[in-house]
Amino acid sequence: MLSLRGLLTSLLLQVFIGTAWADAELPQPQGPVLLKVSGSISQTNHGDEAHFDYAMLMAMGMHEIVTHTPWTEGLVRFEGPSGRNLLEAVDAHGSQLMVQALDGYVAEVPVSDFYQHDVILALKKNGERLRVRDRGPIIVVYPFDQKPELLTEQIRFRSVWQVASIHVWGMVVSVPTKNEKQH
Ligand SMILES: Nc1nc2c(c(=O)[nH]1)N[C@H]1C(S)=C(S)[C@@H](COP(=O)(O)O)O[C@H]1N2
Ligand SMILES: [Mo]
Repeated sequence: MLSLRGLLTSLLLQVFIGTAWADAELPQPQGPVLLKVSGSISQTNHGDEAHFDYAMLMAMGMHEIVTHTPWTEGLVRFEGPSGRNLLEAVDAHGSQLMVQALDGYVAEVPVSDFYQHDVILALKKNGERLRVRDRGPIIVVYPFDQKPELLTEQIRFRSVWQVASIHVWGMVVSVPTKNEKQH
């Protein structure tokens, strides 16, 4: 059984972590908006949504994945912000992401994927900015070559290209640690 003290500790910890991220203000996009993030987020710049242009996404820090994918030819170098950094920038509190594409495609991506697999939101392919005709402007890329176990149908479904928006939802359940249970 979870003790009251353990429960309070984990609640306080969540409040503390929540405020620690809250001091990074989101600027206003200056260029065309590529990505809209909505739902359970605390950092916003357009009503209750967070809108990002290309420069804002680039400014998060570029991460690289060099991999083959089931839908590209040869070894490809993808670059873009990490999924984690995006979730931190909007101060996301949720367990699920509904990722929507320009073509109407929608996929459910668990937040845990972004923490377990270094998923990136690719803006560039082999050094070139992804155009809509190349499945840009944003592609959810998993490190397939580094983790061949990701080559499943389920992960292919989550590899959304032409990403336009991400909706954060779902309960974050904090699991008590073994130490807390012993009290
Ligand atoms: N925007 C968008 N992303 C998408 C899809 C799509 O239709 N539109 N199809 C998904 C599916 S079902 C798969 S298997 C992979 C690869 O699709 P492909 O083999 O048709 O290229 O992309 C995923 N991402
Ligand atoms: Mo598919």
